[in-house]
Amino acid sequence: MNIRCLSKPFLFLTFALLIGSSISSFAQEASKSPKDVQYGALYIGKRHDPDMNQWRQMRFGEFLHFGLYSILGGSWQGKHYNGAAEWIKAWAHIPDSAYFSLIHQFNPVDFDADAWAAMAKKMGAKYVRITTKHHEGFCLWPSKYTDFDIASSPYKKDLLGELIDACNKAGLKVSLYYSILDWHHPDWRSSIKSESDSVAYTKYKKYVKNQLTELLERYPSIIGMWFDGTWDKSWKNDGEFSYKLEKYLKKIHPGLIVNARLRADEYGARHFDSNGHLMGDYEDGFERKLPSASDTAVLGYDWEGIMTIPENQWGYNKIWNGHVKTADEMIELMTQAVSMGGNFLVNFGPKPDGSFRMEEQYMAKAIGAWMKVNGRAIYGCDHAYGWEKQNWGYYTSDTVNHKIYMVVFNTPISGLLKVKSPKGQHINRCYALSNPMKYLQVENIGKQEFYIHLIKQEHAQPYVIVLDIKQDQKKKREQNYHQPAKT
Ligand code: JFZ
Repeated sequence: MNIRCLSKPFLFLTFALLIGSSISSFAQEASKSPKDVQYGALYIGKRHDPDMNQWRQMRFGEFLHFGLYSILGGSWQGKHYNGAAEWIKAWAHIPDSAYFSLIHQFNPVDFDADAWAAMAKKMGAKYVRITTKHHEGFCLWPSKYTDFDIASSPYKKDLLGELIDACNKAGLKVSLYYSILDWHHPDWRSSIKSESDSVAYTKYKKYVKNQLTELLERYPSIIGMWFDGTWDKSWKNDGEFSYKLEKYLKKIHPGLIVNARLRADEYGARHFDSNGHLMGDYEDGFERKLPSASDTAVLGYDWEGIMTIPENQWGYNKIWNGHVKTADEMIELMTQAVSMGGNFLVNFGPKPDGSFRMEEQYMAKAIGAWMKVNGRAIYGCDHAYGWEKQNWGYYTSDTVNHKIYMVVFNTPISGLLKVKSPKGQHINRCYALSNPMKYLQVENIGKQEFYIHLIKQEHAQPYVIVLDIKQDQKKKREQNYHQPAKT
């Protein structure tokens, strides 16, 4: 089992490099010659039911990675590892017995569900996602199907259940992370090489289905499942299973929102089936990176970006080497995501005692302070169709209230912000979100081209300029006509 586990990071790195290009080329190639796909996308186009609409409106969330790896914090036997801390078993070649014994040390005595929920809420997050079981196999809830769970640790209590309740009480939605890859389970296989592998893996898939059923039954308020660790041959080569699993989960939990990473079709195509249709409800390939601006013009599907504060640490790592993002950088990434019609999550890796490191507390507070003033440019907003991107920052649009938000990150020395508006849309009024009573001068400098005259040119933080829009009725009808088909 150890050998299987050690080969993972290398496979994983290759996979991470390949995935970006393979996903898009698959999508393009596939559309040329439609294939007969039985276990592909469950539906085509965006979901427009109330659960999915709500998910899309929330736009901003918090990711949490918490498990046995949090105890080690990136160090093993006096040596520190810079690789992602939740992968330390692999980096440090930790034998199974030593690693799995960490369960006897898992005791986050300072865990306070209400405090965790309050921190996410204060940051401005609308939903929280937590690892129920990462690649190591340890379960953060008391599971009927294994002893490698929190109930068998000194902590004993149902941390997951407490967190879900606290989040719901605070008005936050919860989505659950679950890794298919499992270093602990004796029946997990990365590939099937023999009849006995096949027998074992069949048992493992039953375990997965049982645990997912258990999670959905125990925690009926959750809105989504986020699957990971699905890149192994054993999983990819069984498109029928992941297809039926997605269907089954949605049947027992109507409205459930599932990421694309769960799925493969019967030809082994992942994320997008062999006809280029997104499987699952939203694309999740944007991990620590966002789609390029040109992609977004054609993104006919929902997507979500997830971001670490340091370069690549999800679980707790005592030492953050390399570049650590500032709150302003994070706000820019979030804005960029929303400007391209995506959701965005910031990741936190709590310490083994259940508290948060200073850097993370600061990040949550700083984003929260900004969101309190400027959140209107994020929540419920979408790509601003037809508004050509300018160098000062990003547009987002609130079509319900007919507003275009300009989130400004780079103020020109001239104090003039250039705007090119699409045909048929007129700027009625323009003002800073922080000072709505004071209208700014909008100077017409050409066909559909304007300069917005700023009053104050020095800004310590990104800020928002609001454009109140009046739209030609004729244009409006045309644009509605171009909305993606409802399925
Ligand atoms: C996975 C995990 O291996 C990692 O530990 C962390 O939990 C992260 C959120 O998810 O890592 C991935 C998964 C997919 C890609 C990259 C890293 N990808 O699609 O490029």
